[in-house]
Amino acid sequence: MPGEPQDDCLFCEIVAGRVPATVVRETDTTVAFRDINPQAPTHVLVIPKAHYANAAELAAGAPEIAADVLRETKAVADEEKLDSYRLVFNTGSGAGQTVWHAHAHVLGGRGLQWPPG
Ligand code: IU
Repeated sequence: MPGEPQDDCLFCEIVAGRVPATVVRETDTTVAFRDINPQAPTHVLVIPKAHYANAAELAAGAPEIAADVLRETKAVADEEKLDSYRLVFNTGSGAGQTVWHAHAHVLGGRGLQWPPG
């Protein structure tokens, strides 16, 4: 059921506090924590507390929470004092998605090339 916690979802476990994470921000609807395999000096993931498999499902199923996620990416960038940063929502395995709970990567603190790999 979209929005309900999934037993086998790592990010739902982080939301529940059963798996540790370095949390940098939390709101009623979102959690932001440091990626365990950082690809830049700042690499924070912003996730909805509710389970949606990817950004597209989140936007369709809970657009108000999708907006909360976006607002939180800006709050993270401000806290990390990032002038420039990149938001990434890998969507689908072909794009590199490996965790099936919607998340925004906030990447910054170094120059970022375009196009991405
Ligand atoms: P992706 O867009 O689905 O590939 O991003 C998943 C991210 O989750 C990836 O950058 C991992 O390093 C990160 N991650 C994490 O922070 N903690 C974990 O326990 C696991 C993955 I598994």
